[in-house]
Amino acid sequence: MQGALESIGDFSGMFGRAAEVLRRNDMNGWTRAAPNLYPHQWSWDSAFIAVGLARIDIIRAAREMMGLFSAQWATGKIPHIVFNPAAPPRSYLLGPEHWAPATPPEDAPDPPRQTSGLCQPAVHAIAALCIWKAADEMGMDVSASNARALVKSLYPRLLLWHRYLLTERDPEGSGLVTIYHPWESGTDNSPRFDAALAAVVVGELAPYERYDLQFVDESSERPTKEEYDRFLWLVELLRRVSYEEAEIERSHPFLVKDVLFSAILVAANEALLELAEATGAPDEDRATIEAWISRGRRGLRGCWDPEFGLCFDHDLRADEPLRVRTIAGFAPLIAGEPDPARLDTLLKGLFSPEFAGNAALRWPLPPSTSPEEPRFHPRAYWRGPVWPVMSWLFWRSLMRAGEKERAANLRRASLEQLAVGGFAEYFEPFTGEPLGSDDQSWTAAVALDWLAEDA
Ligand code: 2M8
Repeated sequence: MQGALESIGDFSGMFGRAAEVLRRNDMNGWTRAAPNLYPHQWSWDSAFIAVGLARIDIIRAAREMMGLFSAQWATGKIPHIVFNPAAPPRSYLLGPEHWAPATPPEDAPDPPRQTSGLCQPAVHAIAALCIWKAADEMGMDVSASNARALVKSLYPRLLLWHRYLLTERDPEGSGLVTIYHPWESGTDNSPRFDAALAAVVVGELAPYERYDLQFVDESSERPTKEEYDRFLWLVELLRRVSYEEAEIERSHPFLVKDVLFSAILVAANEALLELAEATGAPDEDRATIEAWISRGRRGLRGCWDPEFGLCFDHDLRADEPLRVRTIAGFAPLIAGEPDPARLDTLLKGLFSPEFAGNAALRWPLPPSTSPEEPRFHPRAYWRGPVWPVMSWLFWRSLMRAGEKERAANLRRASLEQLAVGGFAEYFEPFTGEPLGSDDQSWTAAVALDWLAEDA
């Protein structure tokens, strides 16, 4: 392993290999999240994919986003999966039939698209801004003006999406997004949800088969049967109430204020503000977005735990903070922490032995859960492994905080990880072993963005 690392040199060839992964996963205008394990279009995966595509083909990058947003619900919700009608049978467990609502909602996309009823973190405006900036760098080129026109047409849809999150998902006006399912967090079976999930009583479930286990080497890398039962039961409850937000608020057993989702929304609102300015949006849009940013930061401040120096999610049903040390705890760093003392605490924590500074790590990259957390598991899904897209989010946040040296080190370590392990879905933090799916699109996409920084 060490020998391989020494021969990496300047990462030559990696850009071409990453572009090739996205080309192979291209389904003619949209990108599957992974070749076998994830044969559909996933919401936040597509946003990261567009960030990478912006480095090779800005029109294709804009189309990735346009395709996803064409499945937007009338409420503004961007569904977490847009189904591929041509996906091989028995490839992904939950097909459109599992999501079909008891009563068809008035706000489903028109014309009807087959989608899930959940959503995922709102990285999309960040991706749209990356496309806009890439177009700007190309100047008066025809594809640059076409890409700008596409992003401009996307802007009102992005605004509607954020408005949905700030209203339907935050009826309290707290600045924090409520999620209805751990899948909405994107960090599926992170231990931060264990306590809230434990309180969910699973009812009668139809028998189901775990198709995902065909595509990963060990079942320990994926959620357990008990976790899956809970995941499916929560989907069933949401389907039964036809995704009616007020009814979900009233009766759903899993309601969590998610600090990571909320922080990503703040960062996305900052990107949306830049886009509003660049596209000449009305003044009142800008005032609204600025207010959303302040509200989001205020909400995160309320979740700060000074003892741990981290931000914790809040279980609305139990009315308790979920005190588990995961990367979500660094949410204020992603949202842009204005207080220098708190920023310092966050930076020290992120690079401390509890996270990326742990001496036993193969590379100094933040593991999804702190190795010092009792529920840490180095191979299990979101319970310890390193996710390159999360490293990318931290890298971007460090750059925005002016932490250039830390950002450069994180980028370098990530590229070394990918040079040795390929474009895997996630990585064992101590050995660097690639885990989950091979050729995961969003991993290749963030590699493209990192590598293009050198150009
Ligand atoms: C994982 O989630 C899906 C469910 O949405 C799954 O495990 O089947 C997560 O890592 C999620 O964040 C990601 O968007 C998705 C596709 O890469 O896979």
